[in-house]
Amino acid sequence: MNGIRFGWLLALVCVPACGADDGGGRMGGGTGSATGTTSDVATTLPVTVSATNASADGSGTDPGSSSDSDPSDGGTSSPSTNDSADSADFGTAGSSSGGTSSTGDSTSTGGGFSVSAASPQVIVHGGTVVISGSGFADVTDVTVSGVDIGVFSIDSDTQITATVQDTVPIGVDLELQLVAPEASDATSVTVLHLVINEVDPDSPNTINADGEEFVEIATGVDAAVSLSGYTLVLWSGALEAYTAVELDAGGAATSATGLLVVGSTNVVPDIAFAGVSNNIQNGEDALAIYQRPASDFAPGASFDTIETDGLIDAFIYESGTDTDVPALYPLMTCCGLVPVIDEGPTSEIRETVSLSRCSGDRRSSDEFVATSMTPGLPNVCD
Ligand SMILES: [Ca+2]
Ligand SMILES: [Ca+2]
Ligand SMILES: [Ca+2]
Ligand SMILES: [Ca+2]
Repeated sequence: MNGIRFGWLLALVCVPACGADDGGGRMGGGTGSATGTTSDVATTLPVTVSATNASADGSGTDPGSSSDSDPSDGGTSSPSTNDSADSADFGTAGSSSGGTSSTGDSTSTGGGFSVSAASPQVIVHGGTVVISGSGFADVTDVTVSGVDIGVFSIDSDTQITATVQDTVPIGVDLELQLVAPEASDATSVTVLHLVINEVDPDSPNTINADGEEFVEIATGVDAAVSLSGYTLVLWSGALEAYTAVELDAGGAATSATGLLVVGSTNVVPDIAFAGVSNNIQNGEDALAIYQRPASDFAPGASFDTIETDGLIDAFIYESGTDTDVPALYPLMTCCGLVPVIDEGPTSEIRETVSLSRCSGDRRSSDEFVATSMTPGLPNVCD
């Protein structure tokens, strides 16, 4: 026994923090609490084809359980180093002459200090960003829209790597600023709260067997954004990454409401699974989003332990009374309890619902509920 079940919708599995003896629940450290930035809880997750997903009817378990682009700063000092760096124009009004500028928040001064770019430009809570430029040795702060980005390291005079904590504001084309004792400069980033928002593992069999499965991913930002560099991985309970989908496959981007659907062609997804049927195992299995390439999760590759490097979000689910899989629990973080969400006790019930996120926390599934299927649309949480 791995824990305590409360009804059929939610199984709470005790982890070491509360004295469980299953050896599971090794929390992955995590980055602390999310800040509820996902005001739109209606995103979906992408799904990929699984050669091993044979349970179409939900019968139960699956087999394995810059150039000088900123004319406004033309007056800044050290033109040879500052002006060539800005990758975005934040409207920093005319800079001052001499050592410092006082009229903008992304001005730079002397010493060859400048920011040239952030990679990726689309960053996410829990992810990392590499900032390039020059004169970084004395950088004291890295902020986005004035809020500390999180832990950062000065890799060299020309590179800084930072993690993105959940308190960083989300939005499109925000100002990422580096501050040094006598200088500051900035570039543009888009910040997302990237989460698995909805999944339908056991779908109706009306068109094809389990032929309407989908995963909906949400960004929390109402704008079409490319999720290049981020990958959806479908994990079986046997720790096989049976499908990995790059979230910009085929040039896909999120909808204007910040949702992206990966699914069977029958649900008209943004990114289609390779097959029309049985793409998502019914449980106990997991979904995860990584800031890593899909090639890190080659189909058929097995893992001794679940991968948490580059992990952004995850969700563990089951159908009925699947065998618990503590090996999946490191995907989740927070609080000593790992909720494994049950889609329903019978296939008849499961085929009328999907599992929808009703809060914005990353790597926490306790706010998922079994409710109406809404691929590409806001989740129904009431
Ligand atoms: Ca089904
Ligand atoms: Ca399925
Ligand atoms: Ca379902
Ligand atoms: Ca939805």
